[in-house]
Amino acid sequence: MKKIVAFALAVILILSLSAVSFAKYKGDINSDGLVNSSDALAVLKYAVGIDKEINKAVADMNADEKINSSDALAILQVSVGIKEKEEVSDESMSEHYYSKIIALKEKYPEGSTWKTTTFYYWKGGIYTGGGGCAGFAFMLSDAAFGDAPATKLENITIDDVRVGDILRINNDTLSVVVLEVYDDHVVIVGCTSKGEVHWERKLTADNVASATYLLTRYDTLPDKDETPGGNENPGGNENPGGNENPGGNENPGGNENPGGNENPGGNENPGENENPGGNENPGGNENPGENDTPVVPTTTEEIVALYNTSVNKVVNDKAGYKKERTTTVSKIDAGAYTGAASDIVKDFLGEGTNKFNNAKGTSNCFKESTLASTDVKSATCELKDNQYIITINLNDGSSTATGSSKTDGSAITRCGLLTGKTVTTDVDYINSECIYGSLAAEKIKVEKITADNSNVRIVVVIDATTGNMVSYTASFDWSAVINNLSVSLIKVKKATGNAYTEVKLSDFEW
Ligand SMILES: [Ca+2]
Ligand SMILES: [Ca+2]
Repeated sequence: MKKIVAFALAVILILSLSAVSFAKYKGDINSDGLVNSSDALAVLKYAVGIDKEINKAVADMNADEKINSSDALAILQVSVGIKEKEEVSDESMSEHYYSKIIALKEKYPEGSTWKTTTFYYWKGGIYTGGGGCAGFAFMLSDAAFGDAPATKLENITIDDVRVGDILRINNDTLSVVVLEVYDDHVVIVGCTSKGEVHWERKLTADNVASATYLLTRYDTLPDKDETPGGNENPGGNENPGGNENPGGNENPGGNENPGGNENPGGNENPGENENPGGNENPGGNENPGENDTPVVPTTTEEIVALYNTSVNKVVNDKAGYKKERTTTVSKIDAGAYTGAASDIVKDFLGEGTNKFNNAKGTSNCFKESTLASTDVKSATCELKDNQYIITINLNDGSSTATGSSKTDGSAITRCGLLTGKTVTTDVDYINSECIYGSLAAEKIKVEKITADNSNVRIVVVIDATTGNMVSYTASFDWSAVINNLSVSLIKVKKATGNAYTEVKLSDFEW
């Protein structure tokens, strides 16, 4: 036995178990669709404590609730054809999905905060992803189901709900994930619109029935009891509450007249209920099953979340790109010194076009965005040729700098554009502190600098499938007022400058 285990470990160390999708057959530990010696070795690895995690529903071949060499042997027997391959039921997978989700309680404990400004890209299809509570639910769902495709069901009852499903509740405003299912209630996890995480809250059967929709990633659609509670539709009426063909129009779930009633009166409910009533896809969800149509964010919060996520992807993935910044100085007024100072000031404010090349694998020309919806005057997002085009107008902002204090509460400081303590070539947004620092470095004394920015407009194009940024343009007007500037014998009571800056990122490499 020892030899077998050693051999198993040697082989396993070479193998990388990369498959994410879930198994369909008992014994298929690595979810590659085959039941063979690799799976037997994976069981042994778990049995001797090298692997800490295994899908017990798949691994426990003899259903004795232990995972050991007997299971490994049973897998080998299937592998050589002595035993039949056996499918794993979705229901028996529940425990596995539960363990995957509950494992995240350590990372996101009760009362902790999920960053609602992050747009989470979901692997289930139907929806590209979401910000806020939807993003949190999508993240949990992926943790359990990997990249399994989702199906959307409407008009659901508690009987349709399984562990790991996403429920959209509270009048289509809140997404939660199901942890446990009982006859009269379910236990859920989710976060509030402010991102506060709550585990193990209850939802009654009525709450579930009023859900806008359910997103499930099980292989099969929910089983319907044929006549739950024995109701036989005595009144002979039309299949109340029942067949609206939830989930699209192919009669998912096998046409058992969902709702369970048998309609002995012989009326309505034609034998094969393909979408009775002819209602096309009531929820408007396009074609669940082949569902890759990106959903366009509509609320400011969602659009800002998508913006932040795309900027942060550029920074964190260290994408390559070209940056071009053009600044036009429109007005300089330094009293009697205007003429003499003009060229120096223009140079100092970075007039002209500066080109940069941020090589792939580096991150020099952009920083993470922490924009909030309160930073935004208006935000729109449209989908064109599978690209999101986001246009955001930021609130005007102002910054001040004196010898003892430097403040800048401008929205533009949070959008990803670079600023700094001195004016350097890569700085895109020059604020008071920046100017102050640069003047100080030149031994020029000033009492106070005030700088304002306005008409801040950002247009970002994002690949809707990958989330990769395609192009980025930011433009803004800015002005600076310098009070009581002095250098050697020259004293200027007030100097002002106005400028317009445009920053463009293009030619992304991922
Ligand atoms: Ca396998
Ligand atoms: Ca066993």
